[in-house]
Amino acid sequence: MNGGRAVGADGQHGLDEVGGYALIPGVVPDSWSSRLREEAKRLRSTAERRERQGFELTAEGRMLGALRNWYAGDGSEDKDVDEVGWLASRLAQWSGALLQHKHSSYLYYARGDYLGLHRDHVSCAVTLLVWLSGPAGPLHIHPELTELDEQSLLRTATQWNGHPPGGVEVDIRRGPVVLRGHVVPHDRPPHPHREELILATFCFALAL
Ligand SMILES: O=C(O)CCC(=O)C(=O)O
Ligand SMILES: [Fe+2]
Repeated sequence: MNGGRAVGADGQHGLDEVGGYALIPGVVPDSWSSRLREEAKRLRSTAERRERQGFELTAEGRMLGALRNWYAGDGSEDKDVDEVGWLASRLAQWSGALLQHKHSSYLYYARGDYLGLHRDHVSCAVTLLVWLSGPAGPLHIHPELTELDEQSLLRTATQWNGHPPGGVEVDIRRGPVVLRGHVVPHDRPPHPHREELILATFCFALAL
């Protein structure tokens, strides 16, 4: 078996249990990503500033990480049901499970914005990250931290200020990234560019 990098990078394999991520170029057709880009730009002025310092455990024992970026939920029009349904079925082939779209959002990273080490919400068994515009910089995916319980993850995140060494650096411009977001910890280091990075996120739960 190749390491997580090779499995993720060549796009030929499903979400293997080791890496927990893959690049899937073309899974969001250009015409759709253009519309997402337009919607993201339209919603930019309504985006909410998110800023949290440090790391903590919630009462339910879930780690909340440090972050700084801008967030906009779905636009007024719901995402096209057919398109999202098609995407869910494509991703189901990769993840080996039936999926149900839960929510999507747009993220905007201005200079210095970042997303500290975290796992996605429990409802996001599979997360899809779609680059829309701007210089991307690396997303760090940490398959090697998958086994850590939340307490240990909290310690690691705190020790490294949210950006631990190791893991795999992924350039989301190379194709949408599909990730077992609730399982595999990941982080984005501070955005070093003046031009904002804009991306779309889609969260899929296991279908009941
Ligand atoms: O900035 C990224 O590429 C990742 C976003 C992410 O991990 C999240 O929204 O949970
Ligand atoms: Fe995430």
